Amino acid sequence: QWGLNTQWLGRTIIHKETTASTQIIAHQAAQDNAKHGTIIIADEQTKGRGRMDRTWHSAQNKGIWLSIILRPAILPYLAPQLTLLTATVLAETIRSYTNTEPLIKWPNDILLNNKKTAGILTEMQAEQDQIQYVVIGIGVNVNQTYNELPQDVNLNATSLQIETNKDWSIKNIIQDLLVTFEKSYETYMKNGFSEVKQKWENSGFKIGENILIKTSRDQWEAAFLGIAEDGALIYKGIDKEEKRLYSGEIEWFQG
Ligand code: BT5
Repeated sequence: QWGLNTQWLGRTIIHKETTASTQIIAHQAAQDNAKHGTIIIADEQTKGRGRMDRTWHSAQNKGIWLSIILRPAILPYLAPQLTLLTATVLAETIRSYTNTEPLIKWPNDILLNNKKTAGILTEMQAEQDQIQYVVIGIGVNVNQTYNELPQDVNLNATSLQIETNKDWSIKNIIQDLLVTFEKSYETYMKNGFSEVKQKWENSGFKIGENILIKTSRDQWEAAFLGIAEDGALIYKGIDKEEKRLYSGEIEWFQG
């Protein structure tokens, strides 16, 4: 039905017309021993979620709302590398549909013209030093017009349709996305993180660029220095010391 050209990714697809969140289904399936590469796709999510219990708007047939179950043989502290890998895959896929260069915003956003087109939510179940499974949630705005984007996000969000003035086949994009994901994942497992890091840094913030870091408690200006093996953002603050950020938001700032 999905006509996938993949070896193992999406060999099992659980499709829901409507569901609260594909992440919830994925966790249940993974706990029921679902195989590596199982995918959950929804046409609509009624309680799509972002990080820290934020909402992810997932209108019916307007975008890609899917979760991938992975059982990677890596240490749990390296799981954020999978978010960065997914970001490069999304950037590559989105680039092939638009004439606009997507920008990856650490840690999990893909922007077109500075507005969010896609988001990633990585959740992990681990025991001691072993990953039981990882669920990678992917949301991509595809066919929303500006007026169809919810008002609380429309100033900061966009879709492929807004950027290209065209409706796209969601199924085709899912196919492309999964083929690219499978290839990139295999390369990553074989060759390690350095190629992902390189791709990421080519589509992300430029080294030395001024950024504004925001956490729930504070915000401060810094210079972007790159990403670390464990997915942290490396930056230099006004005290000139090199530091790492594990969770929070960043923005540009004109300094
Ligand atoms: C994310 O969180 O960006 C992760 C999004 C992951 C969604 C996928 S869809 C399939 C799977 N199932 C789920 O339930 N989730 C995953 P975060 O960085 O926390 O961003 C959330 C914020 O983005 C919200 O607080 C809004 O401000 C904004 N937002 C919500 N919906 C949006 C949309 N459709 N487009 C752009 N921005 C949105």
